[in-house]
Amino acid sequence: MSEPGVTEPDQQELAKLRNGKIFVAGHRGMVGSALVRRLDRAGCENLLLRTHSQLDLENQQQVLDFIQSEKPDFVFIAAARVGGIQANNSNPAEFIYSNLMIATNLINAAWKASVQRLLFLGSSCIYPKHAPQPMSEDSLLTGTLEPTNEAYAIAKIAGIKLCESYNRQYGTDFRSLMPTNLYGPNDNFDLKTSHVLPALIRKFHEAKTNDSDTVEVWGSGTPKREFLHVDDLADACLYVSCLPGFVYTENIDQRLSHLNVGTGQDLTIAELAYKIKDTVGYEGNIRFNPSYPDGTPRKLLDVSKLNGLGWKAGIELSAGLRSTYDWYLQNQ
Ligand code: GFB
Repeated sequence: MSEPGVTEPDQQELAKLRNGKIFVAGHRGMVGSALVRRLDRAGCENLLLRTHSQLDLENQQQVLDFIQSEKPDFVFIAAARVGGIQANNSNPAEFIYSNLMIATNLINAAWKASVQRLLFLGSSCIYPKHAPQPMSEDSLLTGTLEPTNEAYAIAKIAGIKLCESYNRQYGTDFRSLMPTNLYGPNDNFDLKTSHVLPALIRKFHEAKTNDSDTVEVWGSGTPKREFLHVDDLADACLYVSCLPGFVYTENIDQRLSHLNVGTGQDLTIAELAYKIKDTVGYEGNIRFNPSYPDGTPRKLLDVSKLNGLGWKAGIELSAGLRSTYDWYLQNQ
């Protein structure tokens, strides 16, 4: 695989981005902070950033006033209420409400303020629970969703459809990118609300430090997941926002609704657990606890479309785990 950033974005489009005013919604989160690092590296100097206390993205009027007064040229929607399987399963109301509000407020305000281009980020859980693997973009809305994250998935599907609808009716250029499971610096390491990868880094690290003889891994260990480093995602965001003609091809059937982004490789949760155990250097045992839900049996993205457009992930899982563990050690 190539290094991230080796696939250069379209230079003419990149120049537009460099000269424009860019609003990154959610810049303090794992995805938003990676995006800010990537945009900085690309020479984008005019970044518009607001903390939650400065701007409540769930508040329609605040978002409208902000976008209309600042008039950004580009908007990246990296803000979302996210969490692992337990957080999603226990708080469906918050997950659907917050994510619908964030997407609706920003997309509508972006249209009203004539934002040139917008990038909306979703998730691989938009696809049906039993979608054929790897899951292509065409699998959207072909079957029943995984119940543990249905609420979140519906909000993300609504985001794609909002972008598509504004594009169709008003000729906007709102793009959607669907990443697989993400990890990296600034991830959430809270054991109750986090995703599996940061949870296991913390569990193995604490077990090593406390000399515990067993680490508990939720579920059966058999579900398969694909993991993309957030720096790769940020690189893909830049690449996709610089793709000429994402929305505007003459042939309406060839217009892209959304694009998958992932590595194209997955592994079982058990395999992931053993890899993290090795990375951390823990020598005790692993116990799987099947009283926790497994969630979707498998969600591997078909990334051939984005690969065909010239972008590939560059960070191998082993290297990504190592650097994320180092980050955890420095920032826990
Ligand atoms: O990462 P995760 O929470 O989310 O869980 P999903 C993935 C798998 O890891 C599940 C297992 O089978 C979990 O049971 N697992 C094992 C653990 N040990 C742990 C642990 O200590 N913590 C956690 N969290 N899981 C989420 C969705 O699904 O993925 C969201 O709920 C979103 O909507 C996100 O799509 C990317 O991959 O199952």
